[in-house]
Amino acid sequence: MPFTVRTLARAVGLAAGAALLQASPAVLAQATTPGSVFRDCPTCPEMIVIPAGEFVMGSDFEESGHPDEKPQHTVKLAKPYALSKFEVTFEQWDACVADGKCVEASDDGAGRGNRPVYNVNFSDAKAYAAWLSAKTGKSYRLPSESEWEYAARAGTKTAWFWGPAEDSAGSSKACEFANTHDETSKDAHPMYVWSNHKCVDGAPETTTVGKYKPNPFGLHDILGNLREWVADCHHGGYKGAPADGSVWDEANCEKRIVRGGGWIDGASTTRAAYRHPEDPGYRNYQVGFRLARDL
Ligand SMILES: [Ca+2]
Ligand SMILES: [Ca+2]
Repeated sequence: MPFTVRTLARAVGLAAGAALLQASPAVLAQATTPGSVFRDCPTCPEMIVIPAGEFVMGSDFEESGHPDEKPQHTVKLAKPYALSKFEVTFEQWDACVADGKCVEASDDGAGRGNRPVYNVNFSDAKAYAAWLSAKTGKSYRLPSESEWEYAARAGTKTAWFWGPAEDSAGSSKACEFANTHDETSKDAHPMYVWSNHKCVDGAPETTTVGKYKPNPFGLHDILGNLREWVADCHHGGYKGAPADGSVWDEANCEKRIVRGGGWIDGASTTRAAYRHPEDPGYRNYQVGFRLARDL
């Protein structure tokens, strides 16, 4: 076929189209195989399929004295579900703001894009999930507290999925897997006098999502970076807690829960079992969220 101006134009157009496809994230079809990743729209969060299973929720007294992590109890999650592979980002949040369904969230001058969204309270996070559900026709929501802990543990029973707080040489693997209060943070914020992870992660505050290695379920920053809202109401312990992965709520809940610790948290508060009660209206530079989706 002779090479004409029209075929050249078509070739250029195709090349431009291909470049555009590479530049913007694609829709990825949902799969149900555990570990598979999908995305319902180009600006939607990447979701990863979490397997059904059971685990022991909470901590023993050897790990922690916090009474609200007791008693340890078995929770069975009968069906797989999906969880955001990363914390929801400013870029993803701003798509909801542009649609008029989410409040503007300040980055406090630190930058947006692929950084995790903060300055969002419990209701703000739920509004984002409602907007995403309406936009996609799928069921997005905050994870239940037990769904969150099951996913954070990812089959591990230790306080941190990466291993002990310190090895025999006195150092920690935390900085490979999580942005926490480490030596970098301690140097940058000498007023943070609580104990830090004994390693150097190079990040004194929040970082872009996905910078650290994932946990065994493929989730990034599930411990550290930002603390994450979950759907449950805070209770002082697990007596009477549901054992099926459902949300444990109250009609007039006074305290919600943020999980996983953040960049400001040291070893004792970045544990999978650690629960931090929080005012539902709290908007702050330490708290963000990730979403669950029913499959
Ligand atoms: Ca850090
Ligand atoms: Ca986090």
